[in-house]
Amino acid sequence: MNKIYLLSCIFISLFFLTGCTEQHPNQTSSYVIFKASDPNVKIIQLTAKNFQFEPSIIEVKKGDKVRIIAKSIEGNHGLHLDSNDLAVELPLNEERIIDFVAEKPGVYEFHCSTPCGSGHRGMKGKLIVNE
Ligand SMILES: [Cu+2]
Repeated sequence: MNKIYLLSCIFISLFFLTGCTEQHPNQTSSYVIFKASDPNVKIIQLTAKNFQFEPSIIEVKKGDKVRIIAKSIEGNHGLHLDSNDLAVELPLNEERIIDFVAEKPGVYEFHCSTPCGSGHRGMKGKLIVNE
């Protein structure tokens, strides 16, 4: 009886330990806050590859509800939006969604958040939020 108890304790701890180390804390799979049917959401398809984003410049208006649907078509990457400090992993061929409201006008960077090789540090783009 005691042995079973001890074993389940070990399994439960292992479960939580791996759960914690699997992902970077602010890098989750998707941030979905808008309804798919919301006609006011501005949808942007973003493609990642070695070592660039397409498009590399995204322009929106202040107050816009923005949904970035991102996908890597070459290599494993990530996407970090400086404007809202949001990040998602972009494993090859998997779609990820980042919803956010463009609250403040300005020019912000977005960049790859997963070390992906020689061009990683230059893998970035601009998010322009117009007044
Ligand atoms: Cu990278």
